[in-house]
Amino acid sequence: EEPGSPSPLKPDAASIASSIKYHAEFTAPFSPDQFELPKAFFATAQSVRDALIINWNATYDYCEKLNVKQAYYLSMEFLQGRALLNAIGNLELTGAYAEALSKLGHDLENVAAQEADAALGNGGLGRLASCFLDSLATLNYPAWGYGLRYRYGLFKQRITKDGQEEVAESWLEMGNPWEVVRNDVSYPVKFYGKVVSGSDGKRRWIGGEDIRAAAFDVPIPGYKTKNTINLRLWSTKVLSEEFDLSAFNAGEHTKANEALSNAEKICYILYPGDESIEGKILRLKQQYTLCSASLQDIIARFEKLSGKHVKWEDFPEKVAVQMNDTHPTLCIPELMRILMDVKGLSWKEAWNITRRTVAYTNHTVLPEALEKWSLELMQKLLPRHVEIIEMIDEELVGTIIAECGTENPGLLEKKLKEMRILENVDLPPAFAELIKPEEDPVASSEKEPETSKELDINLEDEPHNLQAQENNEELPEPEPEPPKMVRMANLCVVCSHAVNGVAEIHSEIVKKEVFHEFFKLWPEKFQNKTNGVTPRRWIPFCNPELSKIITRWIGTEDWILHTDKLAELRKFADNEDLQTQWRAAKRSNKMKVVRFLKETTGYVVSPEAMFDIQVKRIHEYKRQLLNILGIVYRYKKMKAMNSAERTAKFVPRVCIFGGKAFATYVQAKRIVKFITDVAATINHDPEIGNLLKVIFVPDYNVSVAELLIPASELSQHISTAGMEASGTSNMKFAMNGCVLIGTLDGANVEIRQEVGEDNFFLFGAQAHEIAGLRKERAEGKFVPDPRFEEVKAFVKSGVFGPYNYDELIESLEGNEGFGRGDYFLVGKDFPSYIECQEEVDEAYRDEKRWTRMSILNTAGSHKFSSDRTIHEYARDIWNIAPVGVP
Ligand code: DL6
Repeated sequence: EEPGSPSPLKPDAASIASSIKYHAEFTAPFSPDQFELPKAFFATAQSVRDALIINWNATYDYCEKLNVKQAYYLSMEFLQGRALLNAIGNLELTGAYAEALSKLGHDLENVAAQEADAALGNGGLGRLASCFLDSLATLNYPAWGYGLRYRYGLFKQRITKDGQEEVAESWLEMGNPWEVVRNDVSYPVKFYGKVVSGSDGKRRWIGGEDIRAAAFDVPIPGYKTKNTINLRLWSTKVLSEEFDLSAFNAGEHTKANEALSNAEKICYILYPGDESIEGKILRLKQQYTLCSASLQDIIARFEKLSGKHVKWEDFPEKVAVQMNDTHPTLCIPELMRILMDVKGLSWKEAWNITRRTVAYTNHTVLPEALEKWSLELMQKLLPRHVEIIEMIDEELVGTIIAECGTENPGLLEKKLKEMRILENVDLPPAFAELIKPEEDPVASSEKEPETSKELDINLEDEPHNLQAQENNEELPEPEPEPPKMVRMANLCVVCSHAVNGVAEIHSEIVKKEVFHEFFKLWPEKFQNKTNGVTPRRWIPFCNPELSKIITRWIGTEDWILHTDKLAELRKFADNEDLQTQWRAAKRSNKMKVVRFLKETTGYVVSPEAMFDIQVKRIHEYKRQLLNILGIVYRYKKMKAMNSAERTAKFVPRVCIFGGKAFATYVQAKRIVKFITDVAATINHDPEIGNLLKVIFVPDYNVSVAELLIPASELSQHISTAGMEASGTSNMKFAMNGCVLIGTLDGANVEIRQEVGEDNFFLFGAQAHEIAGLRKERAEGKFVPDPRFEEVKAFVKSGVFGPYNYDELIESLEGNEGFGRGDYFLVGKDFPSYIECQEEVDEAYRDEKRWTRMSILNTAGSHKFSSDRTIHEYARDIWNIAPVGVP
């Protein structure tokens, strides 16, 4: 069945109202004598869930009946946001629910606002996973999402006088009406222990710590389709016999519960701090829990559907596993382990199956974000997996040597260094002989290598050391051995049949830089899959006013599924009626934000001003610092003018920031503090008034994005070129008729192509220039623009309060060194940025031109639907076909 055929049986408002009343009475966990908003939300959600469960079960049964190939999306993050409006929107029941609630004395919008954001993610990668689930369901693809059910979502951000403060976000406190606990679905997950050889010669992993991963299922409805897929989230626990009753009775209460508390803490929070060894262990346990439980579940389904004769070689014909970045990499050795140690397959068979099953998406080129794990730690926690990884590494070494030959040892060494999965680990003995470095005959006759290695003494220093010992001096500390590490990205590339980047420019960088040697070896593996976002949540559900206008002018609401139809708006871009309606919708969305800002920050802003927004994780490469320094420059110029000059020169702006800094990322937190200090100074300056306001919106999340994006007029995507893999908020802004200012980075490149160069404000250095510019800077050849120097001096002068910003400003100075040397090239791009901002002002003054640009952004955004992206994954990587549930 085609996606988009409406479901014939739809409940009316009266039956919905009685379902809500039923749930208010029987299932909502609240006192019987009230029907306040929290209870109204819960009962409403329960009634929607009933509808979803019918479709969900039908989808499950249908896919099992057909026994089709399914895609399994494994991700440590799902940034779902709120579910109520999305679910009733997808079921096309928004009107009926609004009416039902109003009969019961409530307003749908207020009821929906009761829901806590499900923030089981950090940023782009997690939100992408959620958009993908929506598209998979909408397009009738047979698929599952697998993740972890963290008890605390991404922290709640408070802005205090000291900057960002993190507070635990207990999103489950009021209960989660969407999830269904499956008491019959849980799997054992093991840590530690040891590996032994059985009498059959097979390796067995025994002993250790046993926990259980229990399934909590969340229905994901598609839009205008019966298909409703499953997001299965694992929660960790232990079997009841692990509770030490005698210890408890002896008064050792904590000890009695130790096993349970150790198991439960695995799912406490996303990305626990990993500075400590305990933190590292916890993170690795999380990753393994996700991989092990999900694979056991997938394999159990495969076996069940295979019947009596399980043909393991058919596993990749039924299962496609997508690893969302490297966090689920342990899928690889876990699948190998289960196939070999539990199902009795040979290494070769297990390897073939694994390689045909798994695929990897890379989401970052930042070297510090490419995950590495200590080999020692992994060996302790997952000894059998390390054996398997070592074997894969050994086979890889063989392949590299076979490809490269041994004639050029320097080249071979370079390749091995770059490509091996194990870092700082000696070559396997079989190969060490083959590529021994040529020995210097003189030195070799003088050295006694074995002894020197054992004593860890450099022979050249020996006379001095002996002397030092005689003189009772302290011996120099021996150089520490570099740590042995497992490079997860390399493991992914070696074992996956497909590796993809998330925007064209990023995929090129992946091929030419990050994994260049692998690309030369296996060019056929590498692909691009430009990201997308679900148009449902990001246009009609968050911006109904604009959507009505789009539908009116295109003549159908089919564009919600077939976004290419948005391109039809192009022909009306100059139409005065459309322009007037377009501006009215924007204005009304801006008014909502005016109210929201007043409530959340106390600041009153003018809806007449341009709404200029940068919302994303706070990171130096995303360059919120460039934005705020641009604002400081503008403020300084304003202060040097009289009122008439100021008003003539500058367009009034409300500059809005939002985003969270990772709790231990000091520089990012300084940036937050700086923005709030600049805001406090400017917003209280009576000379400036409504000409410039700066607001830091606290606790930016999916729901806040749904409010801000429809109201935006200019949005900033200004990363150092080559550093943002794609970006996805840029797509959401463009869809909502916002004009972008940005660098040629990530998906900006493609957005600019689609919306037209005239409708995108471009500035800054390009990706291919960055290395050269950094080198130039390191050589002391960079000449800073006087306007940049002026701004830095202004900040240092203390205009923005007593906080010491020296370290922040110093990061932009000097030539190189840790935290210095302007690694992100803020100073280099500053002049072109502020000049570009002047062009923005000029364009905004011309209302018709600006509205045209805005319309053309929406019209040109059609490529960035996650429906397009998912079709591409389904066709090029997963090889799955839609199955519409009849
Ligand atoms: O692909 C989704 C998203 C991209 O749009 C962003 O550009 C990128 O920064 C983000 N990456 C992460 C980092 N994850 N890791 N590792 O969230 O992915």
